[in-house]
Amino acid sequence: MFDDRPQDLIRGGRGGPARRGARGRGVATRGDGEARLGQLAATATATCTSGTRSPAGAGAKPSAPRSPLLTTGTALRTFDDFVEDAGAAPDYCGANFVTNDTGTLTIGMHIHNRSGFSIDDTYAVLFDTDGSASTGGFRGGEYLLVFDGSMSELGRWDGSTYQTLTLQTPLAVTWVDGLGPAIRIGRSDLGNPAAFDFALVSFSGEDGDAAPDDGAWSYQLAPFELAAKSLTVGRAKAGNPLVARLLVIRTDFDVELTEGTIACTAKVGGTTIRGSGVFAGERARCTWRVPRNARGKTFAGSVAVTFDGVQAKRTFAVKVR
Ligand SMILES: [Ca+2]
Ligand SMILES: [Ca+2]
Repeated sequence: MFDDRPQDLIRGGRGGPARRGARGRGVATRGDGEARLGQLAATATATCTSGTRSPAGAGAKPSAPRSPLLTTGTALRTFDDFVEDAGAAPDYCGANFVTNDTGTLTIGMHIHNRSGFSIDDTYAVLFDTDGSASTGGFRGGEYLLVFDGSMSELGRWDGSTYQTLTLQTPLAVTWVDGLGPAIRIGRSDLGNPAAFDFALVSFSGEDGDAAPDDGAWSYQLAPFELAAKSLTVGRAKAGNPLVARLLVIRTDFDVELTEGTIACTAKVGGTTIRGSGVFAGERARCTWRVPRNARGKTFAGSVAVTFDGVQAKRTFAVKVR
């Protein structure tokens, strides 16, 4: 629970200046960013079965864990809090998560006793970005993010209080069904830390939850990568279309990449063949037309996908029939 009164976390307190603005600075309007964040956050494991003080039940809604697509290399990390330690406030449970891509951090909060934002609830994330619990405000946090369903505000500790910052990257906030709030924040807005400690706080009236119960959790950022997995290449027949499909896994959420720029290159006997690319069925799909006079020659191609400044690429060579 709280070391301090939750009201003291926010300059101005509940009902004060931090809440009165219709929308906080840097809050993106609900749109594509929030929808995409919600889709991705929904892929993260959400279960209350670990980290529970009382056994399953307790209002928890466990869901089956996903099968990881990557064996190593994902930036996704989960953090478990006890349930039934929040009174009437939003109760963090198991499988809260943090991940990062090239420019942003995404944090998903698993709240088992809510199905959406409520006017009575406020959430906060403390970021201890200098690795010292003795610097910063609550739990050593150099940065404090406060949000609810209609506002958000990021403050930086100035030695005595959190001063509101103007964000470089719009903050995305959404509610993910079966999980809870998810936020995406620019790494540069937190001073580009390579690692940080953090704590999640909720409050509703006089009740609240802090996760973890004491201290903070640690997160180490990882390079954002795209892993080129299976490439399937169709039959190369002279005069017919040739299709190649590449499965690419993004390391931030360990899920199939379904967005980005696709490049389809190919050559037959020294001649460049123009191809076209599209995402279909969670694969990057390239299609070329095999020249009519190519029978017996080698069709050498590649499928490359670029997203968030990172590329994944696979090549192939097949004999034209
Ligand atoms: Ca809890
Ligand atoms: Ca600190």
